[in-house]
Order: sequence, then C-alpha cells, then structure tokens
Amino acid sequence: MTKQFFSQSQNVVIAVICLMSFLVSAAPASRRITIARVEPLFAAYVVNTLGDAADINVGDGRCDTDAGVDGDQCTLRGAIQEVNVGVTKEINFSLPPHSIITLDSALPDISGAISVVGPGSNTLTVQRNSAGGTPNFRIFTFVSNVAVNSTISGLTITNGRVADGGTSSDGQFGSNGVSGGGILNPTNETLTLIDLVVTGNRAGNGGAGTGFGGSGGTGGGILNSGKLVLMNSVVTNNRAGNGGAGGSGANGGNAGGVTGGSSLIIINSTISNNFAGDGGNAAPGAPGGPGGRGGGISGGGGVFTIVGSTISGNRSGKGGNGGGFSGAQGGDGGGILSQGPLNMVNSTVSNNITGDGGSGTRDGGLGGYGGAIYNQNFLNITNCTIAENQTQGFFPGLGGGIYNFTGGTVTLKNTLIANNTVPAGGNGPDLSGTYNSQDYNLIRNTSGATINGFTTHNVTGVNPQLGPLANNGGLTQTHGLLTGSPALDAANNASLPADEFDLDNDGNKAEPVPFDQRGATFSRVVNGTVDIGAVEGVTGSVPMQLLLDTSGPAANQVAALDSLIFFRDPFPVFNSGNFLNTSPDKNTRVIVFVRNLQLSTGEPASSVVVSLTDGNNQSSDIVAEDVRPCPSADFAQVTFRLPNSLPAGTYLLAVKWHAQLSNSGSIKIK
Ligand SMILES: [Ca+2]
Ligand SMILES: [Ca+2]
Ligand SMILES: [Ca+2]
Ligand SMILES: [Ca+2]
Repeated sequence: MTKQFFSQSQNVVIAVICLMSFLVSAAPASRRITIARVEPLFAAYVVNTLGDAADINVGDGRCDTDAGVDGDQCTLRGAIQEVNVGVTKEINFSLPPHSIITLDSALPDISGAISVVGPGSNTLTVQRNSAGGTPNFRIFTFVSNVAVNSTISGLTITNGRVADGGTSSDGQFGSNGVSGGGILNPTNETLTLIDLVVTGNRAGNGGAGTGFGGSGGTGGGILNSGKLVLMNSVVTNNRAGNGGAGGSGANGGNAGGVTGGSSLIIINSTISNNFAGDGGNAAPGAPGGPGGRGGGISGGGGVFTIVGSTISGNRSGKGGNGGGFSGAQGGDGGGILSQGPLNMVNSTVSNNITGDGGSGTRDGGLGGYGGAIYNQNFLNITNCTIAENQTQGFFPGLGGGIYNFTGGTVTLKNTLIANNTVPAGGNGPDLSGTYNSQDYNLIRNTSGATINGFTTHNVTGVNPQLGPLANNGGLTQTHGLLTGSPALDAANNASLPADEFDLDNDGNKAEPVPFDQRGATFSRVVNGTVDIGAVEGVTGSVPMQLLLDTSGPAANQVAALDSLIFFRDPFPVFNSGNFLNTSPDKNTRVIVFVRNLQLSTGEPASSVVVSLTDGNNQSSDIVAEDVRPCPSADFAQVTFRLPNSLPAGTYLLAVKWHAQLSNSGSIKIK
C-alpha cells in the first residue's frame, strides 16, 4: 500500500481488519407492510393477466379477455368492466411479485361500490403507460353522486396525468387544467385507501391566453370532493397544475398531494414531496398568477383528521412573474392549507416550504405564508411535532411553522414547534399570529406570535434536541428526541386525546391514545409522563456520515476499498481503475465506511442501500451485501457489488438506511 486514503492512518488499519473479516451474508426478504384485508361478500374477480385488454363479453359474470385460450385471462380493465355491471364487487390479483399493470388508455369509470384488494403496494403497480403518444388520463375515476363506499388497497398507482387546459378560439382565455392526477373521489362518495402508494401523478396545467391564463388543476395525487380515508398509505411526488400564462397569469393549482373534500381522515400515512402548481407569468404591466396553496394537502372547508402521520417535504407554488413592479404571491401552506376544522394528533409536519414570490420588473413578490400550515379555521394540535419548515420570498412569508389567519383559532397541547425558519427580514419563525395554548408545549421561538390561554408549563426559548426526520420505527418518518431533550416527560397525560380510531384494536375508543406516532409497540406514555411532541422516549439518532477521503484532490471523494484489487492496487481510490467493472472483476465488491450506522440484532444487511447517481442525475439503488461494525471504531463497513451494467464514469455515492440519507461523495467507476 503506497498511500493512505483516510486522513487518519488508524482508520486504514481498522478498515483492513474489517475487510479481513468480510463475509457474504445471504440476502433476506425486504421489509413488508402488513395490511388489513377486506373480506369478500361474493366471489371476486381475480386479475391474472398483465396488459390492458378489454373483457370480450361484458355482463356474463366472467372476466376473460381472450376467447382463444381456455379459462379466464382477466385484466384489471376487464375486471372493472364486469364489476360495473354485475353483483360481484371485489377484485383480487394473482400475479407474479413486483408486477406492473400498464394502462394504455383510461380504465372505465367506476360506477358503484368496489373493493380492489391488491397484494401490497411494494409488489404491484398500476401505471399509465409512460410511452410517448399515450393519452392523458388518471388511474382511478369514480362516478359522481352514487353515494357508495369503496376500498382500494395494496397497490402503487403512478404516472396518472390529466389534461392541460387549452386556449380559446380567440386566444383570449386559457382554459383550466383538469384536476386529480391519480384518483378522483367525487362528491358523496366514501373511499378508503389502505396500503396505497400514490406517486408521480399530476394535474393539468392551465392554458395560456392573451387576456387571462387558465388555472392549474388541483389535487396532483388525489382530487377528493367526498369522504376519503387514507390509512397506512403514502402520497408522494405528485404535482398540481401550473397556472397558464396570459395578459394576466392564472393561479397555480392547490394541493400537490390531496384535496380535503367534505371529509379527509389520514391515519399512519405519509404525504411527502408533493408540489402545488406555480402561478402563470404575465404580460408587461399585468400581474402574474399566485402560486397554488397547500403543497401537500389543501382543504376546501371540510373536516380533517390527521393521526399518526407525517407531512414532509411538500412545497406550495411559486408566484408567477409579473409584468408590473412585483411578482405574484407565492402559495400559502407549504405542507397544509387548512380551511375547515382540523384535528391533528401524534403527527409530524416537517421540512415543508411555501412558494417563493414571482419576480417583477422592480422586485420579487411576497412569499407564501405558513411553511408547515396556513390556518383559517379551527386547528387543534395535540402531541405533534412541527419542525424544520420554512417560508421564503423577497418579501418573506410570515410563519415558518404555522401562520394563523385573522379569525382562525389554533389550539396547542403537548406540542413541539421548533427549528422552523423565515428568511432574513421575515417574522414569526415558528409561529405567526395568535394562539390558544392549552399548556405543556415546547415552542422554541415565540417571536411573531401572541400566545394566550394556559402557558405555565410551556417550554420556550430552548433547543429541543431533535433528531433528524428519519425512520425511527413504525410506518412513518419522525423526529426522535435526543438524550437530554427538554421535551422528555414534559407534557401532560391528561391532555392526551381519546383513541378515536381504536389504534390498539381493543374496542376501547374512550381511553387515551395508546401509541405515539409510530403506532403499535410504541407506547404513548413512557416513564410515567408523556413527552412533548409526536414521539415518546429517546429515539433520535445522529445522522449517518459517509467517510470521505480528505487526502484526495477534491474534498468529496468517498473513502472506499475494492475488495478484490485492494491487495494489489495502490491507493488513493480516486485513481480511475480502482473500481474496474468488467471481466474478470465483474460485479466488483466495493466497501465504504459509514459513521452512526449500527444494525440492530438480527437486522439484515439489506436494510442498507447504496445509491449511485450518475452525471445525468439517474440513480441506481444497490442493496448492501454485508454490513458490519469495525472493531474499536465508530463506523461500519458497508459492502456492495457494482451492477455489471453500470457505465464507466464519476458517480455520487450516498448510503440510505431507515429512510436516513447520508452525505454523499464522488466515486469513479472505470
Ligand atoms: Ca365477461
Ligand atoms: Ca379465455
Ligand atoms: Ca415520557
Ligand atoms: Ca383502544
């Protein structure tokens, strides 16, 4: 070995010891989410055929798409066609693991009650074909006003896309984009979604017009106008439509993720990384359109309940660029726009951001208000954590955490609000407006807020010692409390709400809620007194840190070993050729080192994933082959194999574990 690749020689010695102890471990099964199954009332149609063929004889009570082959070749399309006309209302699936049903055109609208029982969101996907020329359509559309209860479970639905607005014949007005990219649940319908992942769907953009642009469509993931229950589900990476450009630009669509309808109940679910639509740009002298509101969720005045859920990484829309002095206002409510009564319990709102103001000929527009939540009705928050949200804008939006509009009422109990920010010159980093404290809250920064009510046991002005948003157990990401957090045992047991949804399934809905946000096995009260915030006990971990080679010519090169060439090639590792990926070193094993990564007893190496991102921002996730602590060192060695199809080049490497993402560094593959 001619050169050290760590800045500390001790680390190299330890790494060699680790390498010598390297053993390949068997790849175990991945994590699964357990779902409640809906028992059929009648026999169910069983989808056993991929593809998108239609039923050959609708109404005969058989789902068969191929008359030339014995037996029933049943597609999802065929099953829905039969359900729509017959008495059997359940659809099951018998397909290989990790199947994808690709739709070439819209499925029939669902005209009555239906129960679609998928095998699991991690193993069956229904998608709109991503090939060019595929028409725009959403995945599931329910017919209006038939007042039925339907359930869809155990699926991922993706790439729904509804139509953009056009331009009128005289070009004067753009029409509105269509709403509801993935699912439409109309007025009077009740839809329950269990273990459903709704991802990568989008509503339509508004059309352009010389007079006025059309509005962007709302509900990038789900347009709910009726009653919607989301349980054990994920709504992520969906987009509402942008407003059309015009003489005056139009507003961007609200609700990147889901709209509220008359009722929205969210239990043990995640609404993350959704985007409301941006406002349309304007012609000279005219105003741009305001950004869409409610990056994750936007309510229209119905009743909301959020229990055991995380709203994170969502963004409301950017204001359109104005042809006048100032750009338009950014959308309010980076996470949630709350316009009806909202009860929130044991939940986390984190890392959401409001839309920036548009640019103008003189200065930028006003940023959206309420990084986490914009409230204009009754908002009751109990045992929640609202952290790391922010506003932005040339004229900064108020309320990095919550903005309470005049006349709204926000009641806070046992709740932790900290580390939210507004840009320089802004006001109310954690809270803006007037608040009704029901005591035992931790509010780090009270500037910009008027706090009335009971405040004796509130904790203010201190660092809450929060861990990063991470997988601390359960179905959703949370901010754990670090050792010494002032939130520990600092809340009030008597303020715990009733177990309205009977989370422990013991038939008792009157008892205090039994679990913290993470659900079963995570008791809400540990050490006799409930903690402030969504999570009980010391659970937070310090972030994973990928070790970098600081001796190299650049600062961010990964300290890595090739398990084969290690013994015969010189270091440092940034020399191209150390990670030769062709025969005889095909599937070369590479070892990297990560601090603050320690598998639990029995936890498989496959819970660790190495992510490689190429120069075109294309990522490959590679499940680790072996993970083990290095003796006497504070880091683990992670071994993975390069895919044999990986092109040569420089990649950014990062490690994922428990939904944590490490820092990244570069690595060269020859
Ligand atoms: Ca048939
Ligand atoms: Ca047949
Ligand atoms: Ca406690
Ligand atoms: Ca109970």
